Amino acid sequence: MGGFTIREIRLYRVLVPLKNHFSTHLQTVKERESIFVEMVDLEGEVGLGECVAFSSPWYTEETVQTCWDALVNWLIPALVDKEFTHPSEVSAAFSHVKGNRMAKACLDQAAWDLFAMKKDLPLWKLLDGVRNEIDAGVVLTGGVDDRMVSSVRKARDAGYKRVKLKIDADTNPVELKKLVDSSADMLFFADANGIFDKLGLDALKRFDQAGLTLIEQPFGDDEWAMHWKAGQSMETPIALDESIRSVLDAERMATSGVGSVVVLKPGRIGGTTEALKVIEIAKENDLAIWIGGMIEFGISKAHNLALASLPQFSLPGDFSASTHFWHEDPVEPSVEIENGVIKLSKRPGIGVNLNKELVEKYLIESY
Ligand code: OSB
Ligand code: MG
Repeated sequence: MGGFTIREIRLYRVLVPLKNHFSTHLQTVKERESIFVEMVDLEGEVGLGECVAFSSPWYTEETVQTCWDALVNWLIPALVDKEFTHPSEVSAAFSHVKGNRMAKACLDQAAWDLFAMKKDLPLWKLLDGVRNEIDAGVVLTGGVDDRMVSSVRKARDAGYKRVKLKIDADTNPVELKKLVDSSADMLFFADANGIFDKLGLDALKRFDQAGLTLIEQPFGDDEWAMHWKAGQSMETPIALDESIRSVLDAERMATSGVGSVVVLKPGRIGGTTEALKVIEIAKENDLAIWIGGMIEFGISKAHNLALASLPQFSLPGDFSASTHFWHEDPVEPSVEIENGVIKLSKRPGIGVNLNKELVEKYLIESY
């Protein structure tokens, strides 16, 4: 009952300019390439997914092109004409394909949207979410200077309760502390994207007194030993982002005691089905957890927002308004912040659809 048979899966590869350049010590992103997925069942119901890999492998090994190849050659053929009773079965149909979790994620998510549409339920309700408003959080890039002070003030005026700043080699912990102290009503996260591989543990320790709620990914993806050392010698909670590429990495975090906060990126670890397993691991092992962003469009955001309705999330995620990154997001309706929160959709599924005119405008390839 309530199952679905996949008739067709369509892909739209788009390239959309960002409103402002997104600069970290790893990369400056000026335009965002992405793949939108439409999964159509025998009755013509459509589920949507979005691939969050980047154009080049600066953040994850997978890229838009490797995802495209995996989707077209192996993953889509494994699903078409197949019948499923539940979206959690979709990942099992990929068991013959190793890795490629970002490519798998967009199909898994499309299946969850499709299933919720067929049940005529908002996805967050299908997932047993307990809140229909999600706290907003924004990522600000650039040095800790007067411009940053005014950006933080603007973020507060827009209702954000949490800002995440990027740390690079020039970030001064004393200046950062001043900024944090002058904004007592805001939570501050700092994301290092592994810069302390270069700067070292002693440099990291200087951020321990900055009043941060957490420090995200001080060391590189595979630096479990350095993250352990940091956790032993610092008060500020260590959050792992790049290190959590799969459910097994989350399990490793729980059993090794490395880090105390999980940054969940459903689009990176294989989708909603895998995300639910990570949430369970966090719950059983008393790890804090929140949802991280990848400079996404509205489809991925809507999937992440639905997950954020679950009770396990205690910290605000990377949930900014559509207008933060985009002049035009080809997904509608847009994400809006009101009184510091984003209201979850009452519509079935993830509650968003493609604006076909805008998809056409930014389209570079379709399948
Ligand atoms: O490390 O969290 C990260 C964006 C792209 C790639 C990696 C990261 C980010 C962000 C979040 O910091 C940006 C967002 O709000 O989408
Ligand atoms: Mg991060």
